[in-house]
Amino acid sequence: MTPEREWDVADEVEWGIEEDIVWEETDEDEETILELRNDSQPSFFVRKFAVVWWRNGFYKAGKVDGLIRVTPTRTLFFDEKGKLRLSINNSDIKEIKLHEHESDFSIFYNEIITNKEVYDITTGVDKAQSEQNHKDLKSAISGNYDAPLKEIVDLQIVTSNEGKIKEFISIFGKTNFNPVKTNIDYPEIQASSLEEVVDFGLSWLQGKIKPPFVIDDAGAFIDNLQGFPGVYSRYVYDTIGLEGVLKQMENVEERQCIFRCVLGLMTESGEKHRFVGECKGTLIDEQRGDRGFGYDPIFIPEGFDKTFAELTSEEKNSISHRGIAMRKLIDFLLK
Ligand code: ITT
Repeated sequence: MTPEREWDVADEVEWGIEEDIVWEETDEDEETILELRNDSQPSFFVRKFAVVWWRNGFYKAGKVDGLIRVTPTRTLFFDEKGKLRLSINNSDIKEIKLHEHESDFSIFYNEIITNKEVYDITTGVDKAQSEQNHKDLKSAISGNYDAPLKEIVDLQIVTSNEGKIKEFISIFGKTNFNPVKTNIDYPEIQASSLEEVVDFGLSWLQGKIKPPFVIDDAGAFIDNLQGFPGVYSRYVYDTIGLEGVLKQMENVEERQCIFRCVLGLMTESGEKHRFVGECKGTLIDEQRGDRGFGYDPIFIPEGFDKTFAELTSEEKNSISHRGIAMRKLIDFLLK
């Protein structure tokens, strides 16, 4: 009978206790095809990679922060100190499945089956991320990964807005770029477009922060108000708030609104690039939901019946102005 998994005690089991497990020699200089790192989420279990191995009906478990690296010949697991803990020959891997372990909350883990062992490795903080990581892991191990990832690179996101950072972390978690919040107050000039604000911001920050870095300027453009508040979205939000916006829109039937986001990237070589995303929708006449930030509680994206504030950050990212712009940025960075 399969024993119950005692995730709670996994931390107490020491690495390397099981003598039969041989840490194989590996060439760490091999080209990296894929790197999956632990995610800085608040939850105790899911923020860590769990590596569990099963044998003859019992298991040993170690649960540490770490990094999975897939090379053309090996799948490697490094602990948080960079020590190699697990090395699996890709050619020994018979199957990789994704399972859901249900407890108080779900944990998704990749079951990597070889002739000798079965390894269970969690890699995601939620269903969507775990599924994506599983897909990436599988294709990397089978050699079908066409976008090789290199070492993890910190990408500074210059913003004061915590809501934006959460969205960056949620989407960049699957890449080798690690978004780091950098709070430097750069002047947002009074311009007529987000693009101008971003161009000015990038130039102003050049030489003050080490590239690569990204700035994000966004706003809500309401059709009936000729695109207001647009570039003034922050000011309007900070002064009259959503209550005030809803008041402006009282008895207005035309409620279409477009969210726009312009991301500005300064590359290490000093090049500037812009990535734009838009999301159409309507403003409702009340506030709904407590996720997200800013205008999210009053905006329903096209094709949905929930406000941005009622969606998870993954759901919002999948359709939002920022999600679209971030994916363009990621495509660019990976090239
Ligand atoms: P930084 O400039 O420091 O990044 P900010 O809050 O000033 O932060 P923006 O100027 O880009 O950001 O955005 C103006 C406002 O537009 C912002 O404060 C929100 O109220 C609103 N906004 C931007 N993106 C939004 C989004 O995805 N959902 C809801 N409101 C958003």
